[in-house]
Amino acid sequence: MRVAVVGATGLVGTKMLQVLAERNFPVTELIPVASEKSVGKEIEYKGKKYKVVSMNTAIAMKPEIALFSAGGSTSTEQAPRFAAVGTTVIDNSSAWRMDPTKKLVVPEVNANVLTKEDKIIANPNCSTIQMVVALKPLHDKYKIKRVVVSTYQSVTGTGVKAVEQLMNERKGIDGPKAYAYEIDLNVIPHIDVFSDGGYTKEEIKMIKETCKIMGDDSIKVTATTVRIPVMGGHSESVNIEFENEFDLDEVKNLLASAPGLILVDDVQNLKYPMPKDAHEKDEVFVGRLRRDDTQAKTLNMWIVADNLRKGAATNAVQIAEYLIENSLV
Ligand code: 2RA
Repeated sequence: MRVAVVGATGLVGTKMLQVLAERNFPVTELIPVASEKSVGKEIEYKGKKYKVVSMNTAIAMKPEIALFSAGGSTSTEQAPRFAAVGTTVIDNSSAWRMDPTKKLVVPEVNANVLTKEDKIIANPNCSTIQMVVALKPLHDKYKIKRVVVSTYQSVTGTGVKAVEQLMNERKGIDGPKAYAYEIDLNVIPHIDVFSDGGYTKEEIKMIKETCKIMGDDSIKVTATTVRIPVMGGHSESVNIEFENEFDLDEVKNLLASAPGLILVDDVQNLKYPMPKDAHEKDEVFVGRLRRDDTQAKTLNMWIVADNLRKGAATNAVQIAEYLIENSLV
């Protein structure tokens, strides 16, 4: 496969290259692409150096697959140009996610919706991906009525500038700011821009994307998304109300055997998921499972995943793997 990575010099793009290499993705030719100012720069893939090329050069090479992580406006403009030369684009921006003509895919949940005709496939938002991996086996068994989620999101979700801001603040030095406030020793209840009704776009993504991926608009989701001074991954406190009664041990068994999930739930021995442990892992970790005693048929759960991996790069590469395994590309 000729594989283009668009946005190859960013945090997610770099992680895409790392994940492609680790998983031995069948790359016959790697085409790293970035904005004009990065053209000519070198990136490394499997110990070899590659020169970053422009969008036009990459399109002329007609790659079979392009993994995009270059922001919404670049995707809106450039993804259709790749698709027009026969490339299948897997796009990590929010540009196509809610477009009814595009599939929004988490392989463990809904890879079966993919067809050969899908030339632009959307990779969901990081905080949505890890939540739906954990919700899917429970929805199949007990049918989810309502989800109340609060997130604790890593600065890596914002990008390189935010990581620098946190590190500079920690060292007491001045520098560029990714956030309106200090992030070190702080918590900012604001991710992405504010929208209607006082919700942020990140919260709206979690609400809408969950229904689209799960293929069920009856699931009610409400969200509060929060940035915290952490690097390893996003964490989520999730309260789930089911249509049907559940057994807590059965829930644990379902989660422990579901694809892409690891159950870490042994509070006697202080075992629960944390971003420190999820960092650089491809799986989603769940724990702190307990009944919500204030309401019938309701469960509390804690979900953690590396947002740059399962929340972005790994999910995109898994989609590409599925396309190849099923001869859809
Ligand atoms: C965040 N949702 O953590 C993001 C990145 N995709 O801000």
